[in-house]
Amino acid sequence: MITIYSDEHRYQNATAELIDGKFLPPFEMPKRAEMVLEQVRSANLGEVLPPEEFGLEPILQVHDQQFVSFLSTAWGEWVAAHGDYDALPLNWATRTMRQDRIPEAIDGKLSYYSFDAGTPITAGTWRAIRASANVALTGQKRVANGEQAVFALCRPPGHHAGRDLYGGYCFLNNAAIAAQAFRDAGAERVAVLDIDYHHGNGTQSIFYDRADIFFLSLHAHPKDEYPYFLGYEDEIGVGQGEGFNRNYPMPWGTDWGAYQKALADAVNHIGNYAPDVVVISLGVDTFEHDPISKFRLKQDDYQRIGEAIAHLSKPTLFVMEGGYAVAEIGINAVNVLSGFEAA
Ligand code: OKP
Ligand code: ZN
Repeated sequence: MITIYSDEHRYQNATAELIDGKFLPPFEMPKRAEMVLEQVRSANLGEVLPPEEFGLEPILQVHDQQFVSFLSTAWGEWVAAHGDYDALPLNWATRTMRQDRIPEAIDGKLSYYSFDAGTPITAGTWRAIRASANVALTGQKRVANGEQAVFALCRPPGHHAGRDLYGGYCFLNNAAIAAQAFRDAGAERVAVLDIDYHHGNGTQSIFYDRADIFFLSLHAHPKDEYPYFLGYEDEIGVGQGEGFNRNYPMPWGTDWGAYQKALADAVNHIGNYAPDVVVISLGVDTFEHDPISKFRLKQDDYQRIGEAIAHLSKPTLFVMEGGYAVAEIGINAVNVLSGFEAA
């Protein structure tokens, strides 16, 4: 299997991350992607190729123009206002406040366009997120041109990012951008299966009213876990999209026994949908030793996940999302891919 990778992810390298009331060294760090690349190489998964440049057009098929423009200028505006340190929002327009005015001050814009305070914008964020989207789009193009499966080694991740919303370490929704690009290249139906530990609220929200892109997500129950405000089972889509959104929220402590049942059900629904192509939001933060998550999947379980996905026999684009057990992130991610190839 070909892997698409760019070094430019390294430009997203925050000083600290606000998590659980503390400023800690970021869990979402450059080493993550480097460890995955190292395992791709040592497992001889296949060629590693750099991304092509696709410009903003495919990004703007999914994201709001003003939001993208905000991402491109936020760092400069922040430095002018505050100086050279990472940009974070401090408050949000929740119940009783107005959401129909976009502030002019950079602090207000960070608040308007974000949903958490754990996603720093840094000097290199814009460069890193464009590279990450190009990695996904290059993988998409390869699959559209006949490759059976490609691994887009994206970093930063994307599945929490909405049309005009960033958070959860995500700015541009790489999987959504790729899924839309498949549609624009002529695919009639695309299935996006999100196996990251956290609900893919961004991807769900982008495609919620559409039947042409079926979103399914296996994740920790939002009553217990981040992002808390989306990912329940009764979110089934709206309008034309009704029936084309499926959530599998699961309790903390979920192990392979329960996980495999949810996965089998999701795969079965994808099979019935008969998509032209499948996009996998590949998070491996379901791992038993993940430092910020509470599922209990083991290294070998990731091979079984890959096999289950392979049984669909569809052209498949794997898009890297989360996974914070840095020592094992490469093994777990590549196990999914080698399981897929062995099936
Ligand atoms: C991004 B992805 C835990 C707080 C979590 C953000 C997590 C973002 C995960 N107490 N903070 O889905 O892997
Ligand atoms: Zn996650």
